[in-house]
Amino acid sequence: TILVTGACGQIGTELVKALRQKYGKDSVIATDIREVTDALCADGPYFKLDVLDRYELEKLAINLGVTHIYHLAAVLSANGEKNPLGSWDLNMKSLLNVLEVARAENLKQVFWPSSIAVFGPDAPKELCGQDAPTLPTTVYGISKIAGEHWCRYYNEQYGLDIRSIRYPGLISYSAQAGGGTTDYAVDIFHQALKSGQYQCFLSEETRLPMMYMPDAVRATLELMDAPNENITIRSSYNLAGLSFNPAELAATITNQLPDFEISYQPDARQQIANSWPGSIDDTQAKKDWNWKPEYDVYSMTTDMLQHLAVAYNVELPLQT
Ligand code: VAH
Repeated sequence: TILVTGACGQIGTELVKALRQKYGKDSVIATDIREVTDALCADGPYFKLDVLDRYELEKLAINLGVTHIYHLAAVLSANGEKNPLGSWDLNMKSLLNVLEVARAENLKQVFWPSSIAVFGPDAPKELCGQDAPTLPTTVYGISKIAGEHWCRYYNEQYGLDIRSIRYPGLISYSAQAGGGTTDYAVDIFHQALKSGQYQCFLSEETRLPMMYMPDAVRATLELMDAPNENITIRSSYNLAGLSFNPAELAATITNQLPDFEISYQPDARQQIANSWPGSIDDTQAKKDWNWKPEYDVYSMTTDMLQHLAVAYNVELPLQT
């Protein structure tokens, strides 16, 4: 049985669906801090769970015969800066609770998302490598690099099969943006369809590593399915999808929505974005578990607009 924390979040919403498709609805228990939610619980077991409550987590794991935990609950970069110590507590104490329960209950596998936010201004801007310097400038990045060391520690000390991916900025149509710096690339699609314009909080040339959610979900399942002996990285794998700046994304949207207009009003999130690399080298993921992305900025934009146009009742011009 698989338990997912943060199941209502940007990754959780999609990952629960994919895990339920793969393992059966009743084998995947969705949990999140909020009360009973809409889709997730309608489609399978859902429990309200505060991941900071180690006792509740352990009780749930024992009572439901949990063998795998996907620990997705966390505060993202921009929101994290508004409450540094609270974000540190949530991101770190929850991970340690999960690692301790996994060790005590001898769970088969744990997945935990890290982020390209572990890199700082001194890391290479292009093709930032697996072993590039990790001097993060945000609380979120600090909590992610610290978490990576704890994951490696629980693997080395207790043999826990924990696996992790340094996700780029993730883009999906199902969950609204959740306080991340890369979430302009989610908002822009909603605004383009709702009002035909978007005021971007990053400057037009801010190039960041991104990934479309279907690629991110597939990468997660492929990593977790890889033979244990192939896994050479027990901190967290660099993973690359596609890189673009707001101007390139806006141009791709304008191809399909000719009247779309973007303006730029950089805010505090610009400093966070400036500290991150523009593209990632994921050679090790390709080598260890044969990773390859499938979406580029055009196919991602087409898919996003097609899914969201329905929600906003917008007629898209036919793609030539
Ligand atoms: C954020 N979406 O913006 C997350 C992600 C690389 C960015 O970690 O905080």
